Amino acid sequence: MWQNLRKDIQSGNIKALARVLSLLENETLGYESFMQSLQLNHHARVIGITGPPGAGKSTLTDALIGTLVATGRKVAVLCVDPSSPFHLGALLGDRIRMNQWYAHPQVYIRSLASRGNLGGLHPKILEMTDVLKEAKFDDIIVETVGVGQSEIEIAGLADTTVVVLVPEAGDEIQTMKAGLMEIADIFVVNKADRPGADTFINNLQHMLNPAQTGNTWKIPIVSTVATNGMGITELISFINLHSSILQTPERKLWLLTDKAYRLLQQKCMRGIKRNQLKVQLTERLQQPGFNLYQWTEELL
Ligand SMILES: Nc1nc2c(ncn2[C@@H]2O[C@H](COP(=O)(O)OP(=O)(O)OP(=O)(O)O)[C@@H](O)[C@H]2O)c(=O)[nH]1
Ligand SMILES: [Mg+2]
Repeated sequence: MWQNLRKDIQSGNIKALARVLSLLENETLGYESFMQSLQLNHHARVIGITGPPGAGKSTLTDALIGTLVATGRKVAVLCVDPSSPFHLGALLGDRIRMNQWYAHPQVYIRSLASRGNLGGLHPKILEMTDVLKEAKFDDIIVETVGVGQSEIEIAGLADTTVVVLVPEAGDEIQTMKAGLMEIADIFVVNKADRPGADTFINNLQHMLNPAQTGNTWKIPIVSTVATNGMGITELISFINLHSSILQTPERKLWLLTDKAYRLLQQKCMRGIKRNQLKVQLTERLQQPGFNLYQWTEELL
């Protein structure tokens, strides 16, 4: 089964692609050898789009797809929804917002739940982006809500990370600057049609300046109105510029190291479940002489 699926996705079969992604999502037996059999030689870039809920990430993605597809590129989108009360709404919202692309031959869109991996990306997101590369997509856009862990994880996954903010964020930028500033390769101030956009951009610029002296890449701030396409061409030029300038061997090595680290981390944690630990612990505590450090060492 896996072998046929590999050939099918390499030849651009979308049904096979969807099937493989589902098998991965469920960690179906055999997925690891499947991953090992991939060629992964197609050059694709991964663009991470993150930012607070409702900032316009999906609308922006929709606009990006339009421009990228027009230049002949194949675009895949993975929307990672946080497991939150917004969940269903967000899924339906994405359906409506990216609606026009669902049947387009150059576009593939898929929503993923983050699987209780609180605020994080889907545990198999790395494998999924590699499968999309195998399916010869040129741009892989990963949309995540920038809360909790996901924004940190996206930086290790994406070649270029775009952080989307809105003028209303106001004082919020002060509190989130640590996490988001570190991962942003490009800032987008979306909803620039809203009042206060210019002031917000100025404040953001002032905040960024001191941290950037001596850096080769000066983080650009692009102002956009995703709903009417304003600023999208400029955003794409910056994404192109970033991918051409910063795809240095060092950065590639850094990204690859980060991925290897995470795969190993997942492998080490495999089979370790909290509730199972609790059961084992309950049993062990009934015997005398418990020491947490000895016990965890024994488990390894
Ligand atoms: N005025 C204005 N509204 C916008 C703009 N971009 C998006 N919106 C609106 O903002 C709302 C949220 O847009 P989404 O694209 O769903 O935002 P999101 O960041 O993907 O939201 P989540 O995925 O739920 O976090 C929608 O009603 C959009 O129509 C913009 O540039 N200006
Ligand atoms: Mg969205």
